[in-house]
Amino acid sequence: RQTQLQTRFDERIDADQKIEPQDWMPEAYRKTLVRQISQHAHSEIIGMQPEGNWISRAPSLKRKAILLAKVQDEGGHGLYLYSAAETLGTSREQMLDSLHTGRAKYSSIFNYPTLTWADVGVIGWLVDGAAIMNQIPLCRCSYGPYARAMIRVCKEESFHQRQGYESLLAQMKGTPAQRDMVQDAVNRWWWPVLAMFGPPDADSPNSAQGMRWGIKRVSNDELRQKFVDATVPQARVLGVMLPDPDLKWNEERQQHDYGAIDWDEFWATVNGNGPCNKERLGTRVKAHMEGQWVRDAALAHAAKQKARQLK
Ligand code: FAQ
Repeated sequence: RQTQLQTRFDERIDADQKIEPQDWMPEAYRKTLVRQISQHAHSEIIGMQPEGNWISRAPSLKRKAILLAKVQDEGGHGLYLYSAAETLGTSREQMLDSLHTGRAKYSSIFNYPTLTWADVGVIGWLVDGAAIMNQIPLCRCSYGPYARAMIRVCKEESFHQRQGYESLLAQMKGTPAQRDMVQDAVNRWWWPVLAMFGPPDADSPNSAQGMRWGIKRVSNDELRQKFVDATVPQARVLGVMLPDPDLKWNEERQQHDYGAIDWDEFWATVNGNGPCNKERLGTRVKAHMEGQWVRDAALAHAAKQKARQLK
């Protein structure tokens, strides 16, 4: 019976059909999805912090309203993603516990500081830009709940990307000091953003199986290349330099060549030793502890309601 179930699963994957929560699936497929979806959810929730730091310092009411909406969207994305992961049989408490004890990863990019207002625009332009590039193919992921969540998330991310770019365009039309501030933010974020796509294909242990299962559709290096090619003309319109002397158009490949990424810095950050890892996790754990009374009250209320219904 096990082989029959496996054959049926393989056939559905080969036919590009969706796998749904009630369907049989190999344990390793379930485990990979819980890993990826929960890490994606954690990234959204931790990702609220770098920009959240600027809500009270946004330069106008309009920019503050936009930023509040964006950060709320990120909270929403985290919640759909936790719900999608829960359909695989892992509870939210388990996932949060893994995050809070440092066992689960979240995207390396959120361990970098937001030093100026320009960083908020650059996160929208480059970080959300990279997130969309990675997430568009996930809308075709073989696991139904994840694929469907990604459709809405991508729509919202594209608004996020445009608001970031528009904010930077406004700053680039400002004073020389504002333009310098944007260039400085681009210089600091460019390389960590390129690393966001994950290790080179040759050093990516999960890629081959992820591709076979139709979870991953496009490889880390291919997505990184597409992102570089899409971003170069945007940087030109904006009037900023991308901080890479080796970045140039390759006529033969019809793609840009770019310089070497510092993978030691990437792994140090992934492994907890980036510039803000301790601060990010500390803030998250504190917020969780401070919210304990809300969870307790909600549970007590639900228990009371249930007891009343039984009477
Ligand atoms: N950071 O074998 P692979 C956002 C880990 S966007 C930390 O290539 P895989 C929106 C990887 O987990 C950001 N760790 O792994 C937003 C694995 O370790 P593990 C979130 C990374 O899974 C914008 C190991 O390295 N997006 O939040 C990173 O095939 C603005 C080996 O790597 C997603 O999570 C990294 N950058 O490919 C919010 C998208 N890269 O787990 C706020 C969904 C790799 O075995 C503001 N995820 N690692 O212990 C994916 O597409 C994939 O999981 C990849 C990695 C592409 C990230």
